Amino acid sequence: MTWRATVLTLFPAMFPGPLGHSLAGRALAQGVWSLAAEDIRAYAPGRHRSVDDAPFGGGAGMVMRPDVVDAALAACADDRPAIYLTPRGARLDQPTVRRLAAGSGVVLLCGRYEGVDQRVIEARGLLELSIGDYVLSGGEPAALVLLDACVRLLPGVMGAAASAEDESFAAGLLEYPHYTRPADWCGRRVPEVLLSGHHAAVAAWREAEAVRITRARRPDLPADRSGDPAPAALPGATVAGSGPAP
Ligand code: 6GU
Repeated sequence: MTWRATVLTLFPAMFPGPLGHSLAGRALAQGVWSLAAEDIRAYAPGRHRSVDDAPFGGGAGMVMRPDVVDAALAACADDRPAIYLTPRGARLDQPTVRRLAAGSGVVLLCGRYEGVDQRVIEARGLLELSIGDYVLSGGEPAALVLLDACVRLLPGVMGAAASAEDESFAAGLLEYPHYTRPADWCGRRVPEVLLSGHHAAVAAWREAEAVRITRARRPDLPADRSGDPAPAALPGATVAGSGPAP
Protein backbone atom coordinates (compact mmCIF):
# COMPACT_ATOMS: atom_id res chain seq x y z
CA MET A 1 0.00 0.00 0.00
CA THR A 2 1.31 3.40 -1.00
CA TRP A 3 1.77 5.88 1.85
CA ARG A 4 0.03 9.03 0.58
CA ALA A 5 1.13 12.62 1.27
CA THR A 6 -0.93 15.62 0.18
CA VAL A 7 0.60 19.07 0.75
CA LEU A 8 -1.63 22.15 0.62
CA THR A 9 0.57 25.12 -0.18
CA LEU A 10 0.72 28.44 -1.99
CA PHE A 11 4.06 27.27 -3.43
CA PRO A 12 3.51 23.80 -4.95
CA ALA A 13 6.74 24.15 -6.99
CA MET A 14 8.69 23.66 -3.72
CA PHE A 15 7.69 19.96 -3.89
CA PRO A 16 9.04 17.31 -4.10
CA GLY A 17 12.23 19.44 -3.99
CA PRO A 18 14.88 17.57 -1.98
CA LEU A 19 12.49 14.61 -1.56
CA GLY A 20 12.86 13.89 -5.28
CA HIS A 21 16.47 12.82 -4.60
CA SER A 22 18.31 10.14 -2.66
CA LEU A 23 16.38 7.49 -0.75
CA ALA A 24 13.06 9.38 -0.57
CA GLY A 25 13.24 10.10 -4.30
CA ARG A 26 13.87 6.47 -5.19
CA ALA A 27 10.99 5.36 -2.94
CA LEU A 28 8.76 8.01 -4.56
CA ALA A 29 9.65 6.71 -8.05
CA GLN A 30 9.00 3.13 -6.87
CA GLY A 31 5.54 4.02 -5.53
CA VAL A 32 6.39 3.29 -1.88
CA TRP A 33 4.89 6.71 -1.19
CA SER A 34 3.09 9.35 -3.28
CA LEU A 35 3.13 13.13 -3.10
CA ALA A 36 0.43 15.53 -4.34
CA ALA A 37 1.25 19.23 -3.90
CA GLU A 38 -2.02 21.16 -4.23
CA ASP A 39 -2.13 24.90 -4.80
CA ILE A 40 -4.37 26.45 -2.11
CA ARG A 41 -5.07 29.33 -4.50
CA ALA A 42 -7.03 26.95 -6.75
CA TYR A 43 -9.69 26.84 -3.99
CA ALA A 44 -10.05 30.62 -3.71
CA PRO A 45 -13.31 31.97 -5.14
CA GLY A 46 -13.73 34.97 -7.42
CA ARG A 47 -11.64 36.61 -10.09
CA HIS A 48 -9.02 37.82 -7.63
CA ARG A 49 -8.37 34.36 -6.11
CA SER A 50 -7.47 36.01 -2.84
CA VAL A 51 -6.40 33.58 -0.12
CA ASP A 52 -5.76 36.01 2.73
CA ASP A 53 -7.20 39.06 4.45
CA ALA A 54 -6.34 41.57 7.16
CA PRO A 55 -6.57 40.37 10.79
CA PHE A 56 -9.62 41.36 12.85
CA GLY A 57 -8.40 43.51 15.73
CA GLY A 58 -5.69 45.03 13.57
CA GLY A 59 -1.97 44.43 13.46
CA ALA A 60 0.65 43.52 10.94
CA GLY A 61 0.44 40.82 8.29
CA MET A 62 -2.32 38.84 6.68
CA VAL A 63 -4.37 35.83 7.75
CA MET A 64 -5.31 32.91 5.50
CA ARG A 65 -9.08 32.81 4.98
CA PRO A 66 -11.00 29.96 6.64
CA ASP A 67 -13.28 29.34 3.64
CA VAL A 68 -10.36 28.89 1.24
CA VAL A 69 -8.36 26.65 3.58
CA ASP A 70 -11.49 24.60 4.37
CA ALA A 71 -12.26 24.04 0.68
CA ALA A 72 -8.67 22.88 0.06
CA LEU A 73 -8.87 20.47 3.03
CA ALA A 74 -12.32 19.20 2.00
CA ALA A 75 -11.00 18.26 -1.44
CA CYS A 76 -8.48 15.77 0.00
CA ALA A 77 -9.99 14.78 3.37
CA ASP A 78 -10.04 11.03 4.11
CA ASP A 79 -8.75 8.79 6.91
CA ARG A 80 -5.36 10.55 7.02
CA PRO A 81 -4.52 12.99 9.83
CA ALA A 82 -4.67 16.65 8.71
CA ILE A 83 -1.68 18.54 10.07
CA TYR A 84 -1.12 22.30 10.19
CA LEU A 85 2.59 23.16 10.26
CA THR A 86 3.10 26.12 12.55
CA PRO A 87 5.73 27.30 15.06
CA ARG A 88 2.83 27.32 17.58
CA GLY A 89 2.41 23.55 17.23
CA ALA A 90 3.59 20.71 19.43
CA ARG A 91 7.22 19.81 18.73
CA LEU A 92 7.59 17.04 16.14
CA ASP A 93 9.48 14.13 17.69
CA GLN A 94 10.42 10.58 16.69
CA PRO A 95 7.42 8.89 18.43
CA THR A 96 5.08 11.18 16.46
CA VAL A 97 6.99 10.45 13.23
CA ARG A 98 6.61 6.70 13.91
CA ARG A 99 2.85 7.04 14.43
CA LEU A 100 2.44 9.04 11.22
CA ALA A 101 4.61 6.64 9.20
CA ALA A 102 2.58 3.69 10.51
CA GLY A 103 -0.69 5.19 9.16
CA SER A 104 -1.97 5.58 5.60
CA GLY A 105 -0.31 8.98 5.04
CA VAL A 106 -0.73 12.67 5.91
CA VAL A 107 -2.39 15.86 4.71
CA LEU A 108 -0.08 18.80 5.40
CA LEU A 109 -1.29 22.39 5.45
CA CYS A 110 1.52 24.91 4.99
CA GLY A 111 0.75 28.33 6.38
CA ARG A 112 2.11 31.61 5.10
CA TYR A 113 1.56 35.16 6.26
CA GLU A 114 0.71 35.52 9.95
CA GLY A 115 -1.13 32.21 9.99
CA VAL A 116 -4.49 30.56 9.36
CA ASP A 117 -7.86 31.68 10.74
CA GLN A 118 -8.28 29.87 14.10
CA ARG A 119 -11.82 28.68 13.25
CA VAL A 120 -10.77 26.35 10.43
CA ILE A 121 -8.06 24.85 12.67
CA GLU A 122 -10.79 24.00 15.20
CA ALA A 123 -13.52 23.01 12.72
CA ARG A 124 -11.22 20.55 10.92
CA GLY A 125 -9.55 19.33 14.13
CA LEU A 126 -6.12 20.03 12.67
CA LEU A 127 -3.10 18.61 14.47
CA GLU A 128 -0.66 21.52 14.90
CA LEU A 129 3.03 20.59 14.66
CA SER A 130 6.28 22.60 14.78
CA ILE A 131 9.76 21.34 13.85
CA GLY A 132 11.62 23.42 16.44
CA ASP A 133 11.97 26.66 18.33
CA TYR A 134 12.78 29.06 15.53
CA VAL A 135 10.62 30.79 12.93
CA LEU A 136 10.53 29.85 9.24
CA SER A 137 8.92 32.07 6.61
CA GLY A 138 6.42 29.33 5.85
CA GLY A 139 5.46 25.75 6.63
CA GLU A 140 6.93 24.27 3.42
CA PRO A 141 10.43 23.46 4.73
CA ALA A 142 8.79 21.96 7.83
CA ALA A 143 6.57 19.79 5.59
CA LEU A 144 9.69 18.56 3.77
CA VAL A 145 11.32 17.73 7.11
CA LEU A 146 8.26 15.85 8.38
CA LEU A 147 7.93 13.88 5.12
CA ASP A 148 11.62 12.95 5.07
CA ALA A 149 11.40 11.68 8.66
CA CYS A 150 8.30 9.59 7.85
CA VAL A 151 9.36 8.22 4.46
CA ARG A 152 12.67 6.80 5.70
CA LEU A 153 10.65 4.62 8.12
CA LEU A 154 8.40 3.13 5.42
CA PRO A 155 9.04 -0.58 4.78
CA GLY A 156 11.84 -1.11 2.27
CA VAL A 157 13.08 2.49 2.11
CA MET A 158 16.11 1.96 4.34
CA GLY A 159 17.89 -1.09 5.66
CA ALA A 160 18.05 -2.56 9.16
CA ALA A 161 20.88 -0.20 10.13
CA ALA A 162 18.56 2.81 9.95
CA SER A 163 15.94 1.06 12.08
CA ALA A 164 18.53 0.27 14.74
CA GLU A 165 19.74 3.86 14.70
CA ASP A 166 16.18 5.08 15.06
CA GLU A 167 15.59 2.71 17.98
CA SER A 168 18.65 4.14 19.69
CA PHE A 169 17.30 7.68 19.39
CA ALA A 170 13.83 6.57 20.50
CA ALA A 171 15.51 5.08 23.58
CA GLY A 172 16.68 8.60 24.43
CA LEU A 173 20.37 8.53 23.48
CA LEU A 174 22.34 10.40 20.87
CA GLU A 175 24.55 8.35 18.57
CA TYR A 176 28.05 7.21 19.52
CA PRO A 177 30.95 8.42 17.27
CA HIS A 178 31.74 6.55 14.05
CA TYR A 179 35.14 5.78 12.50
CA THR A 180 36.41 4.22 9.26
CA ARG A 181 39.82 3.68 7.62
CA PRO A 182 42.55 4.77 7.92
CA ALA A 183 43.10 3.71 11.56
CA ASP A 184 45.60 6.57 11.84
CA TRP A 185 44.62 9.80 10.08
CA CYS A 186 47.01 12.74 10.50
CA GLY A 187 48.11 11.31 13.84
CA ARG A 188 44.53 10.87 15.12
CA ARG A 189 43.98 7.23 16.00
CA VAL A 190 40.70 5.35 16.03
CA PRO A 191 39.87 4.21 19.61
CA GLU A 192 41.71 0.90 20.13
CA VAL A 193 38.62 -1.00 21.35
CA LEU A 194 37.03 -0.62 17.89
CA LEU A 195 40.03 -2.46 16.36
CA SER A 196 39.99 -5.21 18.99
CA GLY A 197 37.34 -7.48 17.45
CA HIS A 198 35.69 -7.91 20.88
CA HIS A 199 32.03 -7.32 20.07
CA ALA A 200 30.87 -7.03 23.71
CA ALA A 201 33.63 -4.52 24.46
CA VAL A 202 32.73 -2.51 21.35
CA ALA A 203 29.04 -2.49 22.36
CA ALA A 204 29.90 -1.37 25.91
CA TRP A 205 32.17 1.43 24.61
CA ARG A 206 29.49 2.67 22.20
CA GLU A 207 26.85 2.64 24.95
CA ALA A 208 29.15 4.59 27.30
CA GLU A 209 29.98 7.13 24.57
CA ALA A 210 26.29 7.56 23.71
CA VAL A 211 25.48 8.23 27.38
CA ARG A 212 28.44 10.65 27.75
CA ILE A 213 27.52 12.62 24.61
CA THR A 214 23.83 12.71 25.50
CA ARG A 215 24.56 14.05 29.03
CA ALA A 216 26.93 16.70 27.63
CA ARG A 217 24.77 17.91 24.73
CA ARG A 218 21.20 17.17 25.74
CA PRO A 219 20.70 17.31 29.51
CA ASP A 220 16.94 17.30 28.77
CA LEU A 221 17.14 13.70 27.46
CA PRO A 222 17.15 10.79 29.93
CA ALA A 223 20.66 9.43 29.35
CA ASP A 224 20.58 6.97 32.27
CA ARG A 225 18.41 4.04 31.22
CA SER A 226 19.23 1.80 34.20
CA GLY A 227 15.75 2.33 35.62
CA ASP A 228 13.99 1.42 32.35
CA PRO A 229 11.66 -1.60 32.44
CA ALA A 230 12.91 -3.04 29.13
CA PRO A 231 16.60 -3.67 28.38
CA ALA A 232 18.12 -1.29 25.83
CA ALA A 233 18.72 -2.61 22.33
CA LEU A 234 22.42 -3.23 21.72
CA PRO A 235 24.02 -2.58 18.35
CA GLY A 236 23.30 -5.56 16.11
CA ALA A 237 20.19 -6.56 18.01
CA THR A 238 17.05 -7.10 15.96
CA VAL A 239 14.62 -4.24 15.98
CA ALA A 240 10.83 -4.41 16.15
CA GLY A 241 8.82 -2.93 13.30
CA SER A 242 6.08 -0.37 13.72
CA GLY A 243 3.28 -2.94 13.65
CA PRO A 244 1.74 -4.81 16.60
CA ALA A 245 3.82 -7.42 18.42
CA PRO A 246 3.39 -10.94 17.03
CL1 6GU B 1 5.98 24.14 11.19
N1 6GU B 1 6.37 26.64 10.46
C1 6GU B 1 7.02 27.81 10.51
N2 6GU B 1 6.60 28.82 9.77
N3 6GU B 1 8.08 28.01 11.30
C2 6GU B 1 8.48 26.99 12.04
C3 6GU B 1 7.86 25.75 12.03
C4 6GU B 1 6.77 25.61 11.22
N4 6GU B 1 8.50 24.94 12.88
C5 6GU B 1 9.48 25.65 13.39
N5 6GU B 1 9.48 26.89 12.88
